Amino acid sequence: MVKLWNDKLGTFDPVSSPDYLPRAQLQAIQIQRLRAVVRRAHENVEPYRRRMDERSVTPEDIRDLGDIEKLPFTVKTDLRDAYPFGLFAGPIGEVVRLHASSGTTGKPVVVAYTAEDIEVWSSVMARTFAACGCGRGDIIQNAYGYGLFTGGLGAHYGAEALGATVIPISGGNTDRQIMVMKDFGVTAISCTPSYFVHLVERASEIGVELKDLPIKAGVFGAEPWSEAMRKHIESAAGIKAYDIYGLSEIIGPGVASECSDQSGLHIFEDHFYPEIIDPETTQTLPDGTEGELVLTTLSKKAMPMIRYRTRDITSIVTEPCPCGRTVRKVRRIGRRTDDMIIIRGVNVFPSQIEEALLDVEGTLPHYQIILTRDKGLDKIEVRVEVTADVFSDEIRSMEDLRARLSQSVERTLNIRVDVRLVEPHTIERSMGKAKRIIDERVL
Ligand code: DLL
Repeated sequence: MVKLWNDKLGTFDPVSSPDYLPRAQLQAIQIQRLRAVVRRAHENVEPYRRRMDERSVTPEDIRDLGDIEKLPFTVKTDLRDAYPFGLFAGPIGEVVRLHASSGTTGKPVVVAYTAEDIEVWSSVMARTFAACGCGRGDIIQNAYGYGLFTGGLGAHYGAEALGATVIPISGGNTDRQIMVMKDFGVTAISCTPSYFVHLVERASEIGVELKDLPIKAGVFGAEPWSEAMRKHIESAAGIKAYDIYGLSEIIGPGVASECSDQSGLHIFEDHFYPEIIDPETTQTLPDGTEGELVLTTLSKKAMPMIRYRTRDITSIVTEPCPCGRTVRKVRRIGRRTDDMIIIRGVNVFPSQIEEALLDVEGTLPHYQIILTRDKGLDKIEVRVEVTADVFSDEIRSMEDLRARLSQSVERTLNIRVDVRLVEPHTIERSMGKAKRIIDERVL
């Protein structure tokens, strides 16, 4: 197991952590690792070799970091086409773990880890928890799902590597989660933000106020969530809510994490090399410009990913972080290139709707976007739960709230959408990633 805890300092070791390396030293590590991973992929993975040969690029052409642009991109369908083991860079005997991400259609995407990959994964997740203010002595309730999903085991190994105490409770069984949180004196929780919202709500129903418990931090990710949602969570539960990011294809959770400054997510750049591209032209964009995040794994052995197009939209933060980490940050990921809905010619992302709804008092952060098609035209209806007091109010005040919500959405999106207020608990709760869009369009 990796050792990141410094007994002398009594804390996670900020001195030897790669998060604080001088940039020149970090870049020297990156180029050395990039060359090795490209060589490994070219030698051992047929689809990579074929694509590089087609472009007449050889591993020797990669001399500095800028040369990465010579390499072809990898996309989700490349993983599907290679299902299940076609992108592995070594024999199955070297693989100690498989995970899979379900996706929405067809076969899942399978990802593999060698023992060394698991060590790297544990270390980046330990760095994640440390960045979220956790350390030895913390009791971490890990409510990410255990199983083929990378969230559960990824966070579990990271919490252990950090020297914290981990409770492998997995997702679901909310009343038991609340009992454990209270009885075990839990100080931090890891789960999806939408599940945590549900947990806080349920706790209050059964007379437990999270604000009165020792819990101080939430390590939330695996789905988009807004700044408004963060405010709601922090004030409802009396904790600091941190955003963490990752994806199965790259490693799972542990690609990037917020720190105490909560102003962007530090990418663990010694293992994952970020680029931002224009999703239309695939041109590389300068730091600070918004575009699609492309990631290259610098140390993955079982299944290297070269220039993987994540479809997640963000930008690289150019200012240095007050926390002192030198690894660069990306801004909160609010949307993906493929979750865009086009309504009457206007591009709409679910996260914009969330911001607009939570701006208005009296609503709960439970909403769903229903898409239908009427005579060839796309229609969008937003269902949002309102608090019990509002729901029992007179029709007039309900109508007033509905109008304010419509206006708020219209101000943000510049289009009119139908808003429907629904009673508390009518929108299905998820134990993992929330399902925000119900697409009923017959295509
Ligand atoms: O969701 C890994 C993970 C587990 C991350 C636990 C964080 C915490 P996948 O199931 O492969 O892996 O889904 C990856 O989820 O491409 C993003 O679109 C989205 N996503 C993950 N974290 C965030 C986040 C895990 N903090 C996909 N904000 C990614 C917005 C996120 N979107």
